[in-house]
Amino acid sequence: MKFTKWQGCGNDFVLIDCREQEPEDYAALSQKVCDRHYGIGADGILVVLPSAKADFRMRIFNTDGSEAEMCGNGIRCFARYLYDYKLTSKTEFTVETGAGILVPKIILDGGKVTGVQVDMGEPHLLGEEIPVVGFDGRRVIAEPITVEGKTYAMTAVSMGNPHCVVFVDDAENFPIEELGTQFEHHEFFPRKTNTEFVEVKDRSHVRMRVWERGAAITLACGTGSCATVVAGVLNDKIDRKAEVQLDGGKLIVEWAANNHVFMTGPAELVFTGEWNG
Ligand code: ZDR
Repeated sequence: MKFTKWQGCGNDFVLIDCREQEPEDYAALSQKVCDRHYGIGADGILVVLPSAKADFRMRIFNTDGSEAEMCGNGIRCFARYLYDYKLTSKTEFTVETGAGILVPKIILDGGKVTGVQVDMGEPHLLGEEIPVVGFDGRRVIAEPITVEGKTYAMTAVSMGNPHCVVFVDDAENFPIEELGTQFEHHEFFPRKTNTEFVEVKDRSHVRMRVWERGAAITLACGTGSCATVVAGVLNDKIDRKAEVQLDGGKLIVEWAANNHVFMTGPAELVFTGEWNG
């Protein structure tokens, strides 16, 4: 099985083109492939499939085999694969995901790809849409959540996948390793959650670190960066366009007037290979 390996802000993925042939068990394949000692090593696998509704369909599986609805860093890598490997000649196309049909746009400078911008669609803010237990019909903005005896203010946002955004004074030193899994499995979140720990630098700059559902700490999270900017606006901490500084790079996110969230950032091919597993 041939594959390509990609990274976007250090969030890394193995991309497999399954338009012709699909594996029997995606969950098992993802667990094996993502293993950093016995496999290729990645935060998830991205699967290219045909779509009846869009130009292509993307599926993403986490390292633990669970399927995510969407992946922001992944879709930039996915889009660049389609363009670089000439599966499309268009610079803007549609991709069916678990979060609906999204529209990536290849950014060119003198014929060279410098990044990818993605229309990530509209954020979902009602409790049952995210989902967060006990918040049916209303938004979850700066609500108390208690973890290990300490209470934090959470703002919950779905970008197709669930996110819990917590503003902290010092993102660098926040004990994510100890607390991340407790947020992920908190009883508020029936489908578990990704959690972003965010320090506001000024109204257009934030520092964000993430604990990903099904993948633990990663260097970056695209949907999480979008959720962060939406949460920052809802709490009146930042403006609608901001730079999100992640462990592995930075993303520009804008929650536009039409309610769509636009994310811009890099997507890089790391290597290509053949999987013998
Ligand atoms: C966070 C993520 N890497 C991205 O860039 O958006 C998405 C991965 C999927 C995530 N772990 C989930 O929702 O289960």
